[in-house]
Amino acid sequence: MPYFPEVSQIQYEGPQSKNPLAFRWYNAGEIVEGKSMRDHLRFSVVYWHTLRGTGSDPFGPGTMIRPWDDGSNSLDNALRRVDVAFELIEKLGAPYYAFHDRDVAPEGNSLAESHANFERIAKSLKEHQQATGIKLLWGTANMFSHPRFMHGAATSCNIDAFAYAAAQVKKCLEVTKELGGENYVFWGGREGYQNLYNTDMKRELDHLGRFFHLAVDYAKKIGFTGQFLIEPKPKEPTKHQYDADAAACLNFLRAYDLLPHFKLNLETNHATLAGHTMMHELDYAGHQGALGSIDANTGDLLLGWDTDQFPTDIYLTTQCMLMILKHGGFTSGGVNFDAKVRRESFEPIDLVHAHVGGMDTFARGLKIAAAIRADGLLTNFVKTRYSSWDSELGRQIETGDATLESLERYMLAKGEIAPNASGRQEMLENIFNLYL
Ligand code: XLS
Ligand code: NI
Ligand code: NI
Repeated sequence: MPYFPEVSQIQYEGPQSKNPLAFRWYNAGEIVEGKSMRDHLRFSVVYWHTLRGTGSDPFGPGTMIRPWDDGSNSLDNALRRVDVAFELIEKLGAPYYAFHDRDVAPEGNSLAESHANFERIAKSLKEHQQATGIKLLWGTANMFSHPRFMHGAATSCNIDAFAYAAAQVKKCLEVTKELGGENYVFWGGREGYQNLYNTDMKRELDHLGRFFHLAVDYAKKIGFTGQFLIEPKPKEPTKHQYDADAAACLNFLRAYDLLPHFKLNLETNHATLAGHTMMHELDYAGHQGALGSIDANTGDLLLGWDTDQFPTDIYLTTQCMLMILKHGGFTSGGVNFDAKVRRESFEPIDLVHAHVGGMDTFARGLKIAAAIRADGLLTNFVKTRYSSWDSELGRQIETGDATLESLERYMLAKGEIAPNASGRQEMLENIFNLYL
């Protein structure tokens, strides 16, 4: 018995289609800039929101109707969810999925039991992967929900929380390797602080650096070759999270000699919370060679928290794809829908509408971005804007041959600077709109 009986394989029907259960833009095999849309976008469905989201919020309990879920913490229930997950992902035609250890398998009464539950479910996940060809984009350990992690995991004041988290990451790395996971993500849910009166920030950061080294060492030991990713987020649940944004993460990685082992998993709503655009985060990570993957969602600019909505804004996805293409596209990463349906969208079919819309919005963004790049108006403008640097003086400064003395000599001779090109922001914003 299918769990989504009213849904068959979602098909591409083209921009004229009014069928809400069809793609208008996502045409997996269509070639854009020499690569199929499937390979550009590498869509991924998340287990946590999509299979485990209840719709609860701080003011009330869950609202979701999930006929397959008996609400229990049993292995049978968890095994059934695997069937549901793969039916949905397959019908969407998404090539990837991602999970936390505790989304897929129930927490046991002991660490040993939790390990065993996870291994049992991993066996089923592997069978489903083999049967469908769906692959694991990334695994991660949930080290923020259980009360034992109230002060954090790697940055906890309680050394046993560090040890517990280490054990969890060890197991999760083994399972991610077993399932062929292409990346392994760390999102530091509670790796931060609420108040500096009670916090030894230096010691916490040292512990976090040590923790990541332990993971890198163990991955090497077991032959896990997936890419490690850190997912920046500035706050929520803590007041301040150490992995605040792309720049803070890269500084941390550099300081702790971890840069060669990590890239970033950037999330749109987290960028917003950090006071940045997603474009900013993507460009920053990209030019540092650290653009790994994205958690594709969007926030509500009128609300100050991580609402994790599905992306439907073509401006946003075009901006994302412009930056992703600029930096060479994904290698191990993908477009991972870390997004949840609204509390009022409580029926299973809402999950399908949400993903179809997200996939289509990104596909459309990809096509628009490719058209913008093909015309080259924006890149040519930027190139011309900086053309004063394409000079002998520019070469001297950029290669370190210039000194304060040589620049003083140059400027004394020249006297004053002449204004060169206008920023033309309005014109460029209008140009961008030409392609929508
Ligand atoms: C929460 C994060 C989380 C990570 C995975 O805000 O986005 O869902 O992606 O732990
Ligand atoms: Ni995320
Ligand atoms: Ni998030």
